[in-house]
Amino acid sequence: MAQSADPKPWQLNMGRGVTTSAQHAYDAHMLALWVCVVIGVLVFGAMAVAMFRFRKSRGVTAAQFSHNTTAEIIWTVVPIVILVLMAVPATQKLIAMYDTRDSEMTVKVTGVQWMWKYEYLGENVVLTSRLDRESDRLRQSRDTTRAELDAHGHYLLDVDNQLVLPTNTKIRFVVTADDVIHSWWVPAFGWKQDAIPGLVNEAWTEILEPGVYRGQCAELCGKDHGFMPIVVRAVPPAEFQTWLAAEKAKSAPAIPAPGEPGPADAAPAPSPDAAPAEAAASATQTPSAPAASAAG
Ligand SMILES: [Cu+2]
Repeated sequence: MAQSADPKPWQLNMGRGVTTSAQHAYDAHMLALWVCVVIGVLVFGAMAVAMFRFRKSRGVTAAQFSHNTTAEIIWTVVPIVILVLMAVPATQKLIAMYDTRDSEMTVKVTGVQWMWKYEYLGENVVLTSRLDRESDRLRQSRDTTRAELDAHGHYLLDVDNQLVLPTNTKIRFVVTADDVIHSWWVPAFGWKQDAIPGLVNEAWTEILEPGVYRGQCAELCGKDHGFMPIVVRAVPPAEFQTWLAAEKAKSAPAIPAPGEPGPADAAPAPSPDAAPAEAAASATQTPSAPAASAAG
């Protein structure tokens, strides 16, 4: 899919982004830029005229006046007016950025040393997203060559499970962390949000274009801070619903259809009133997931 939001070589301006917030930021930036350009042209133009037209070699003598009240009022009032004109739209955009009302779905993002956990709240879909195995292999091998890194395409910016999100949907994020402070940052979305243990931060996004958008943890969170990238795949809403239904089916408990015999070796789940010894025994049989630190 398109990498429409990735920076390009020799790109000079900031990216336009792919969300409403990112485009608001871009608009505010462009307004400020053009105001600066006009002021720059006027100021440096006036300096150039003064230096060349009124130079000493033409026999011009310098004016000796100081403290012109009219001039001082003008150069105080004009910048105030300009700043207010810039602050009004900037404030409106900032307020909109933090307004998570009327969101259509919520994703809980949890930063974990060193991966991300995503929960689609109310949908019973949870996924963990960590650095892809190939990047992990390349980064740990002493024999990795430049060609191998180039061949990867998105070295250190790829994950095993992408966060899939619908386009044209107001998505609310609640962001927290399990251990230390992380920060969830996808530049094309135009914001980053700290993930702080014991605290729930909010953010929202509305992705306007389908595509794959990459980001990274943006808060130094330990030795593998550089190895917990973020990959968001934005798809049209209908495609998202199909994906979500498939994920739900995956995470649903496998109940054999009526009349169909269950697997012969399937042990019954321990009932809540099972003897503690029995529960403990069945717990030890469950293969425990490899610790996060083992990946690093
Ligand atoms: Cu982190």
